[in-house]
Amino acid sequence: MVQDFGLFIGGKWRKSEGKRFETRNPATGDVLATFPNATKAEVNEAVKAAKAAFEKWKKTPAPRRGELLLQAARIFKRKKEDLARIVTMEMGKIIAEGRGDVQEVIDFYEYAAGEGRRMFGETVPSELPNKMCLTVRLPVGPVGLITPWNFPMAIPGWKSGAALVAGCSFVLKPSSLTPLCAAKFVEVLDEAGFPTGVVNMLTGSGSVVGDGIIQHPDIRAVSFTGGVETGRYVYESAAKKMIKVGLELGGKNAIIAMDDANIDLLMDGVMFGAFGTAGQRCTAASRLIVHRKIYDQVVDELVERAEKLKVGDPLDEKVDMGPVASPDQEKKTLEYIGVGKKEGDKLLVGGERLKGGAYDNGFFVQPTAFAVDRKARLALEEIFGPVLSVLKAKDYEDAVAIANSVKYGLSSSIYTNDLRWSFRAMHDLEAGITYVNAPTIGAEVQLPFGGTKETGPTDTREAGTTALDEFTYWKTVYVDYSGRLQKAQIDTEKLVGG
Ligand code: TXE
Repeated sequence: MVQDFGLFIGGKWRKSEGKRFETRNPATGDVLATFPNATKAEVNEAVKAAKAAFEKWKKTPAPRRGELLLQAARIFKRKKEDLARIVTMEMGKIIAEGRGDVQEVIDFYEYAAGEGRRMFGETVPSELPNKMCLTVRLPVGPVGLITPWNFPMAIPGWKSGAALVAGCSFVLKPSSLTPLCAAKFVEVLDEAGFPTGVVNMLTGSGSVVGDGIIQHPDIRAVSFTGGVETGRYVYESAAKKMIKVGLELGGKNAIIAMDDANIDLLMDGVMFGAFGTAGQRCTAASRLIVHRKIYDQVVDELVERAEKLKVGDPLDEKVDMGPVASPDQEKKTLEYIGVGKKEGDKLLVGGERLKGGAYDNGFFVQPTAFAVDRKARLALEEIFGPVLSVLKAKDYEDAVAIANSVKYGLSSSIYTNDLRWSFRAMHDLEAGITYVNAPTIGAEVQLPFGGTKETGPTDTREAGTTALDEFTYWKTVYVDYSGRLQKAQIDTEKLVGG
């Protein structure tokens, strides 16, 4: 039965005045649920609820906040299989990856829960006697979390886990392609027992709901993952309000294959990196830069392996790649395939929409690879679909120059058994993440995640010890227990030498 959801505001599911929209399974076309397009007034109500809750939540001791995160992690664990199936049905990634999406939430909530007992500040010596100086982290206030469809549980998990343990309440606005995942996510937080109004979720358009959250005067930080152009707008809006903003805006990530690479290992990584989640990961390997000495061998292997990939129902455990997530994603992917064909790139494998039988109900595109020139559009632009661009490099320097020639800088990888290349690549590749002998995907929650260049500003990082920076500010505290007025920089001269 198709369930009609409302908005989650102030601890309750509520009806909305807004027009409803459907969320569909991209493999079958089936309607899964309906959701409202929240109105401006409802945005205001959600922020009001978040603001009222913030006043209490920020005073809840951080270890207690952490306990609630741990409780939520336990519930996510219990419901993992059901939630994974919803991820797969709504977004289209294969079921093993659906499970991975939910596992990432569990991992991050457990990690963030521990942060509730750390959240270290510093004690710093004073230049005056009987005076102590320290720093403490304080939550910025109610925050907005705006999320895409490609990791419909994991990304809300990363953002909310950090916000919650930091002491922020939030309003989540998920992509309109995956509201059901967000609703199921919020149901878990509700069951875990977060106080009323700490967790709020609004569905609807980016222009009314997303923008409405960012522009609201009581929203004190925004964490956004999505496309570059939307991200640029979010950045400008946040700058005008002088609020914190975390942005993660995609990539054109490269795997470099040096001539001494273990080819089997490389090809395993290339297939996972390029075609996992049908290429719709911000960290997807969308370029393969191959040393000229092994180029022909790698291309032959790539074609052979790509032809063997089984594309189909993502709930089927034997399927390697599901559909792309939406008609727009299919259109964009096929358009890029058209660009490759028109601009004279050499089609190596794939290149068509899959047709006939069950394929006609969904958005299935063949795993595709082109041999491209370094100036080709397919070598430079983010496609966000199962399309790999293969480039030939003369040597290490040339490979790095190609890798760095794009406007993005999220993830990167090098396959080599030579320590010199791997350590040089660590420094030379312009990217927030470098993998050695592993594909460009596979981030772990206990490490910082983010990029450079147009992937987003380098001052914030999700996950890892840096996750709290998005949602907290530093307060510096001076405690003078001398019982008299002491003047920094003025009285200090007298103190030199005792
Ligand atoms: O992204 P959008 P879309 C890239 C990828 C993809 C393209 C478009 O190339 O093909 O972006 O995807 C909300 N103010 N990535 O259309 O529009 C929107 O409702 C505030 C890479 O899904 O950027 C959604 O919740 N919010 C990426 C979120 O922003 C606004 C993952 C992302 O939507 C808004 C996804 C506005 N004016 C797409 N307009 C990655 N980094 O992994 C929209 N939104």
